[in-house]
Amino acid sequence: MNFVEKLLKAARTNKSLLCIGLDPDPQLMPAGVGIVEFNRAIIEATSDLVCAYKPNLAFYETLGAEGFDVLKDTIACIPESIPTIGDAKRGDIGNTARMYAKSLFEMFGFDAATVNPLMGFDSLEPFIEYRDRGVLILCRTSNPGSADLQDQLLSSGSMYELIAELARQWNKYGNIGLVVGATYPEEISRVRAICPDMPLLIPGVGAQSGDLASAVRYGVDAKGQKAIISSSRQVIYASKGKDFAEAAREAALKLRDEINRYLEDV
Ligand code: OMP
Repeated sequence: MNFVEKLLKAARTNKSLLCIGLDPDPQLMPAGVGIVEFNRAIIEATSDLVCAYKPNLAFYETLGAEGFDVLKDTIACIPESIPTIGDAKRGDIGNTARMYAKSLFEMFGFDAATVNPLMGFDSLEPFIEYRDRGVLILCRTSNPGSADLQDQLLSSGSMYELIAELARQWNKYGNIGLVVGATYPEEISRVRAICPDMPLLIPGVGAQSGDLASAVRYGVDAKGQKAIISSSRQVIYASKGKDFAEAAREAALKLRDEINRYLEDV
């Protein structure tokens, strides 16, 4: 089963477009709880409520050598039926990109990865060649500074629109998706118009104050699918107490149901 099939199946089974970002920050975590223990508890409490999990590699790399094992152990906690997205925003010359892709898809075994298109097609090709894996290309990111480059006007439109158009042309195996922040609803709508069938990873709801209703309305495809609405801090740090996993479940349930309510109006 390829990434898109796995995503659609998990979304259907759990009636969910919610992705939880596994970004463990010891400063925000309950005291005395190890990172694998923390992630395992969050995963066990929420795996019937999500369409994907997205660990961001920064939170593991910062642990040093131990971080590799922590990430591998975390991935091992995720049920096989739920797709995993390795968020590392990679992008480099071809032979280096091949190693990045091998690391994320073979060593860690992620179902999908986030990549940065700045260096062009040959920097993404080694990822795209893994036909059963998802390649999620940064397009209009959620941060305020994303306008510095992604909003620049070119002869054919904005740079983020060009990225979406190129992604459409590069999508020969149907395994490409785009990353568009929930903080920019109008841009989500533009990107969805350019790429009607692609999965869109939409982070930025919750801690970054993205607009959930618009993310759902503009993010889904014509069938009300293929939007991956991602939230990390809002869910995983819902409580700093012993009840952190139950609180994460409550936050995830609320978010999933809110997304589904908005979906009814699409
Ligand atoms: P919260 O703001 O805590 O929900 O975390 C957001 C997560 O999504 C972090 O891991 C970010 O690195 C990631 N992210 C963005 O916040 N904005 C983007 O435009 C793209 C990503 C991403 O690729 O996931």
